[in-house]
Amino acid sequence: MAKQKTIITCAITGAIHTPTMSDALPYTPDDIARQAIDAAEAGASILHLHARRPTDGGVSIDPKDFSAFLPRIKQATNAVINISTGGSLKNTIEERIAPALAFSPEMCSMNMGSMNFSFHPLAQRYEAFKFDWEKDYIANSDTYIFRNTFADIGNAATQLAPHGTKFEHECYDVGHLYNLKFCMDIGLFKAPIFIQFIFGILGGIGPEVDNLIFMKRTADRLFGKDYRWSVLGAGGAQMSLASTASQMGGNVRVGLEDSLFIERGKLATSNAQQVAKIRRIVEDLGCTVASPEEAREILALKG
Ligand code: KMH
Ligand code: ZN
Repeated sequence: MAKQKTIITCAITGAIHTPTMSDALPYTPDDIARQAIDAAEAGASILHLHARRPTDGGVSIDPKDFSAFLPRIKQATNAVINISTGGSLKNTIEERIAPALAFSPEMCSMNMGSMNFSFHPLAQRYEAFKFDWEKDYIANSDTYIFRNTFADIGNAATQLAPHGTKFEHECYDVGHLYNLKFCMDIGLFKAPIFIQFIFGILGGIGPEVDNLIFMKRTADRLFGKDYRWSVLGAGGAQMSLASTASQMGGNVRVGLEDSLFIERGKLATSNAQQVAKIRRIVEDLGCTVASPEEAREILALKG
C-alpha cells in the first residue's frame, strides 16, 4: 500500500527565540518573507507565521506587521498560510486572534491548554544560551504562564468559525487532547481536525518516542479516523521526532521557531536548511512530500 504523503510545515520565526540567539532568526519583513519563500521552495507546504517588530525583533501581534510580509509570500508561493494565534505570553486572547481575524487565512494555530511555557534551556546544549535558574525561572515564573482557558479557546473558536479557517490544534501534553475532545463534544470544533503533537517545551510532555506513541494512541482512541496529525519536537528533538513521526504515518513541523539548530551544537543557517534536511530524511525513508495542493486536500482546507 502506498504510504500517505507527508506534509512539511515550517514555522519561520515564532515568539520564543530572540535574534540575540541566532543571526539566522528572521525578524524584519524582508527576512521573514525571504525565508518563508525559500522554505516553501525547499518543500514546506504550510508556513506557520508570527510577526515581529522590525525595529528590535520583539513579538508583534499587530496586523500591520503581518501585512508587511504576507502579500509577498502569497505572491511568490502557493504554500498554505497558517497564522499563529499564540502571540506572546503577555497578550490577551483577543489581541492574539486579531491577525487571524484580519487575514482570514486557510489555517491558524489554536493552543489547547494553559501551562508553564518556555524553551528548555538544558535541552539546547548551546553555550550561548546562558540562563540563571533563580533569576529567569523562579523570580519571573509568572511571566512564563501561557494562558489558554476554556473561555479563551471558546472565544477564539467562536470568532474564527465564520472564516472557515482550519485550526492547527497545538497539544503540548496528553491532557490537551482531552481538552480538545471536550471542545469537540460541545461543538466548538468539527472533524476532521489537525493536531500538532508538541514535545520538549518546558511545561509540556518530554521529547521521548514513548510519549509520541502515547499521544498517538490516545488521539486514536479519542478521535478515531477524524483527525490528521503532525509532530513538532522543540530544540534538539526536532529532526529525530519528525523522522519517527513520518515513519508512523504522521506529518512533520520544522523551522527556527521550534529549534535554532541543524544538528547537535550547530546553529541552522536558515529555515530552508531545516526543511531540506527533513525532506531528504523523509524521502530517503520511502515517503513522499505533499505539495500545497495535496496538503489542502488531506486537511480539507477551504482553499
Ligand atoms: N512555539 C510552538 C512550540 C502558536 O504559535 O500558537 C507552538 C506554537 C504556538 O507555534
Ligand atoms: Zn507559533
